[in-house]
Amino acid sequence: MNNSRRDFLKTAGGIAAAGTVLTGLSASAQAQASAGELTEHILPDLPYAYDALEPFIDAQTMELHHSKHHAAYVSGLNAAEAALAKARGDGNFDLVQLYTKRAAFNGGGHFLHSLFWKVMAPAGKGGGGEPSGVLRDAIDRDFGSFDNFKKQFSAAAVQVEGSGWGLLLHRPSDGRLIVSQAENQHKLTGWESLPILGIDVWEHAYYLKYQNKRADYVEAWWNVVNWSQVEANLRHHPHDVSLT
Ligand code: MN3
Repeated sequence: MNNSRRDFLKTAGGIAAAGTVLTGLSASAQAQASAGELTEHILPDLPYAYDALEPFIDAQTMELHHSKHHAAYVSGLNAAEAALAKARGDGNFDLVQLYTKRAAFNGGGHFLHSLFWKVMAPAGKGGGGEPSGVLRDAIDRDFGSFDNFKKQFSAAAVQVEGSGWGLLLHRPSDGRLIVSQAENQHKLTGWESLPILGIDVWEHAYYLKYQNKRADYVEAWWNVVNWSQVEANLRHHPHDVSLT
């Protein structure tokens, strides 16, 4: 690699690395363009105000969680994907493991938080109660009862080792619902299955209000679960063939 290309690549950070600002530049710019196009991931707005889930989830936690933590996963995912494009552009894959890992971690964070905000709603105004329709039928079929499901899901969420998530997955090959965990944002992921409900049990999700009492947070969280959204997630699962 010549020096000018090396210098260019060193300074061409961020999304622009493989983007349109390089149009009309030298051979190194063409190398960047040939690395492929990037998606610019965006922090989604919350579907409600920061204080909408009070008293079960406090407004300060929601604001920090959304505007700081989730935002950091979005920027981390964009940066990791840009770094991988840069690696393709200059043909240097020495750090491919690092950036692939960062893309998985931050991408998992972006995906799961985007799900998390949507599967909650203000208590009594879309949040809380019990599921109905095809979701309730599937829960009763696969867990024996809604109460059994809640107990297993709560236990799985409380018992996540370190930081992570309690999840309800849909497995399209047999149509089953499965309670699962994720450590961090992405470890323990089962291939094929996709989450239709999730609770964030990282300490940043509850520590201001609940301190170390994760079980109290999980118990309170049921009051804000948006079951109609969870049912919609099940119905709209792209591979679902058994419950549509
Ligand atoms: Mn979180």
